[in-house]
Amino acid sequence: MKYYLTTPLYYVNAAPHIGHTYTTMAAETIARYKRMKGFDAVMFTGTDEHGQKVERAAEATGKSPQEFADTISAEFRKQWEKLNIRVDRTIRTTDPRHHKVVQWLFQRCMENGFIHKGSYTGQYCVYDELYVNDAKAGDACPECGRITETVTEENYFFKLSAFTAKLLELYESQPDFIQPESRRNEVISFVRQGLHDLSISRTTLKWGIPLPVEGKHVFYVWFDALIGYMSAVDGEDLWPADLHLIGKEIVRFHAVFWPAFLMAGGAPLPKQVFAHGWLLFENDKMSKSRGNIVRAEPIREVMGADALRYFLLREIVFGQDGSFSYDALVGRYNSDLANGLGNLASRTLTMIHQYRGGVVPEGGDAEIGVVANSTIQAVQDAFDRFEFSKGLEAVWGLISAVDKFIVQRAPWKLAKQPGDEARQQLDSTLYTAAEALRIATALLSPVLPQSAPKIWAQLGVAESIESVRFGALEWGGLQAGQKIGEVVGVFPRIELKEAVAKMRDLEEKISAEQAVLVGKKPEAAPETPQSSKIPADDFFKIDLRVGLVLSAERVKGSDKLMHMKVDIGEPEPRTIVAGIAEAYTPEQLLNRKVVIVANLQPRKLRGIESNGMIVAASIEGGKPVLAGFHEDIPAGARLK
Ligand code: ME8
Repeated sequence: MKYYLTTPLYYVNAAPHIGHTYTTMAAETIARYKRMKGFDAVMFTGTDEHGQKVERAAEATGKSPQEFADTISAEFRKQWEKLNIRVDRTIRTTDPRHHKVVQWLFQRCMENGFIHKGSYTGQYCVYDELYVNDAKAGDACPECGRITETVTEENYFFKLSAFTAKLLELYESQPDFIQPESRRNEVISFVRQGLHDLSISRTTLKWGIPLPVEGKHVFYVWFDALIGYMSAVDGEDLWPADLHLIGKEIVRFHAVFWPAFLMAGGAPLPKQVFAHGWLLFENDKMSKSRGNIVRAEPIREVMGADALRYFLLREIVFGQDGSFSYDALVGRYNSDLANGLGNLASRTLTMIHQYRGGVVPEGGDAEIGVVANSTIQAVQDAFDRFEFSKGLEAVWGLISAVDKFIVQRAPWKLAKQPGDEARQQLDSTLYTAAEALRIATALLSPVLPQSAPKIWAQLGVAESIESVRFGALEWGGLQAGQKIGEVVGVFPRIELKEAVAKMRDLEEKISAEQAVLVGKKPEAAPETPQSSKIPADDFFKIDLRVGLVLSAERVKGSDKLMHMKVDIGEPEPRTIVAGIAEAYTPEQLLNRKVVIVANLQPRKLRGIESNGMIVAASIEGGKPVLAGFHEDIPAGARLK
């Protein structure tokens, strides 16, 4: 039976970090677990490459959106490979085979009467050419702090309002559709308030899939991206998905919009949406804009990918928020992997070499057998509900029971005692330890895909670890007489301070490299202008100058941007790009005296580096009006 599961399609506006790794590792662990349960599990991850976020990130690097998306999506693919994450299906939303499916679903929705034309009103920053979702009239642009404008444009709308009752019925009849329960309740109360129709096209955006009906409209990113789950398996017998695994901030898109789009198009619905919590770093949500990001790469280099996967799934209750810290990571590694599993493996295998010439003896302790069998059940009960932490705790319950058992039996003493009874007791002790190790290793293989096969090989089991199925996993399966392999430590102890310092150093290095890749350094979020007073010194830091416009031309492909050369009393004129092209013609600007902010960091707009800002007044709904002078004043004079 198939089991098709997905991660979100990640935005390519920045390189991957451990937030993305968290979801992707969890999903791939589920795929491995489901295979052990006998399913043909197919794991999907992909990239969301359209929209203004990506367009703007590309602009900052001077690359075309396509080139930029190529670079970053390759980073994601490389990352999964390095972390032993096997991806079975993928899609990039820029792939033509995806476009076809998006247009197909749109057509179906249209034929079924769920698409209409209407006017969309939202907040827009003219200077940054940015839609500010969720902003109200009068709110500032998060990028530049200028007041956004209310814009109205003709859009295609999806008739989401027609699905309120149908969605509530879905949540009612399939209580598992949204998990965990807290997220389900949240979605239900949101939908109960009634749904509004949703604008699914934009005319101001260029970087997107064109609507099949009208070329100048492109699809709004969510209508585009969600369909990636289907287009990745187009023509196969895998849809509907059995599970969409996502972070909690995008639950509404997956549990409300997505099933409505599919119902409207007459396509089957996914079986389940599971939203996990946020991974916090230094008590804050990791995010590109806050700049408090941790990447998987330094952790992989210093501790190995399995250590990260184990930590994330053991430390955090899946579904709830949880904190990442380097110290906790190394701490867990040393206590659970080095001292727990690693130690059980090396002492057991070493003793079999030492006392029994590397051959598994006969025997087995019935009590430990009961613990092992109930652990096999407990892991399934937990993993079936994605309670990874609970399942892993159960495995460590078995490991510590065996540790205790070994200490009680003291095989090192038995080995020195003469007689049959001592010999049999030693045989049985060694078999018990090795069989418990075999079972623990098999149970852990979805979480330790790199290390579990190594322990397995040292145990000398003939069957490959990938072919282990829960139906056949039970106490007593280890063959007496089996020859074990050479003992090699799998989880060497790690020195905390040294490892943390190494990971922090690498993080800094990689973060600098990636800043180059995405064309910027992490910046603090700009402060929104408020009425709070500032010291005069702060004002004097701003270098305001009189500028004379020497040339002006519209920026190709943009309605809003004007490209100017402005004399501000320096040997070379400044290049300035400003969002004033709808308010002024190039002729009106030529030879005009304006006010320029001269000491701003340069920024790229449409590939042109702007070295200053032109001062203009604007009111809600109006066009910008340039500041100027009534009396004559030379270019370069300072305003104070
Ligand atoms: O939202 N903690 O893409 P995205 C936990 N393109 N998970 C995190 C995380 C964190 N701090 N940061 C990121 C998008 N994630 C859309 C999705 S799907 C049709 C379109 C994970 O690149 C988590 O899975 O912003 C979250 O939902 C996802 O990355 C957001 O990725």
